[in-house]
Amino acid sequence: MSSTTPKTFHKDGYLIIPNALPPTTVQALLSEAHMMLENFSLADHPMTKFSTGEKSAHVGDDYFLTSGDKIRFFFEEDAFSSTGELIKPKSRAINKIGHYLHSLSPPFASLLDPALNPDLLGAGSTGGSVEAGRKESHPAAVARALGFRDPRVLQSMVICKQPEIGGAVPPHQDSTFLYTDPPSAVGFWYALEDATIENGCLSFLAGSHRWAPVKSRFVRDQNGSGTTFFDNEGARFPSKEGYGESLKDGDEEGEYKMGEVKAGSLVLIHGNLLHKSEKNLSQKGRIIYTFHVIEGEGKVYDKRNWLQPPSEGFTKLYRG
Ligand SMILES: O=C(O)CCC(=O)C(=O)O
Repeated sequence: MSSTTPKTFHKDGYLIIPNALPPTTVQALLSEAHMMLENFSLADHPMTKFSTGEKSAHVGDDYFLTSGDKIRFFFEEDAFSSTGELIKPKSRAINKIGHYLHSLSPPFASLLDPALNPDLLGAGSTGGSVEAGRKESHPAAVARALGFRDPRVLQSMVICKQPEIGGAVPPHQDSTFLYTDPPSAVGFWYALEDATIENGCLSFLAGSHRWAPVKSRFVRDQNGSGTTFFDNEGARFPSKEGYGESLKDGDEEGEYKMGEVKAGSLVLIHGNLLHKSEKNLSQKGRIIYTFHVIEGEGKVYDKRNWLQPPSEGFTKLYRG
């Protein structure tokens, strides 16, 4: 991450960093994802599907709600026939794996810990520009460049976007789901395979993070089990200069910029930025790894959020 890139992130609300992961790390993470997809058990699985429709049904069963400190498997909606039979092999039927990979899976955990992933730091390299760039792309270095004081990692996921049935993700802002007052979430999204228009790459409403308020919150339902959306009564923008509805220079139906990226790229996504991805109808899957970071200092993580901290607290990104 060069000294100019935080500026681009603050202007557009997202930033693509090519070659953030060396091919060896991409391969290690991809192998771990495939191993998990092949080996999870269907026998005791509640067959929970994953849907992200903002106003429509959303996952809310116990399997989902207690997944913050576990590794769990959520199906593509279209992996089932009209009579509820699985119509794909299980490894081709999962939409996402979540939400504590960054702690429980050694390859994914090593991404956060420089000591465990010398490759990521370009150790042993001759200091070429790609390696030097990678060092700057380490999650902790990126968080520092973005101004985080005590970044905490939460909600890590492998998202598969399976061939033929990979579900669309409608326009949303990540701070709807991981709300702090004021908002502070940033998504770290790593392509483990090439993401293209055909297989459902991300797209972004550039600049919308500066004028699009976090209007809605995704929370645990206080009147029973499950989850619900409700109107945000707290701060709707980060408490920095340069944010607010008065800056509106676009609309929510505006033109989204496609984010086609190669495997190994890191995409940073501001928590207020409207972004989405389309359905994957192609024959090629699109496996990615993402986790989110919130500011642990001076921001209140809301107790009603769907995801609550594990007993040890959210994972610190700055170590030692
Ligand atoms: O990977 C995708 O298709 C969507 C991911 C996303 O929007 C997110 O993690 O906020």
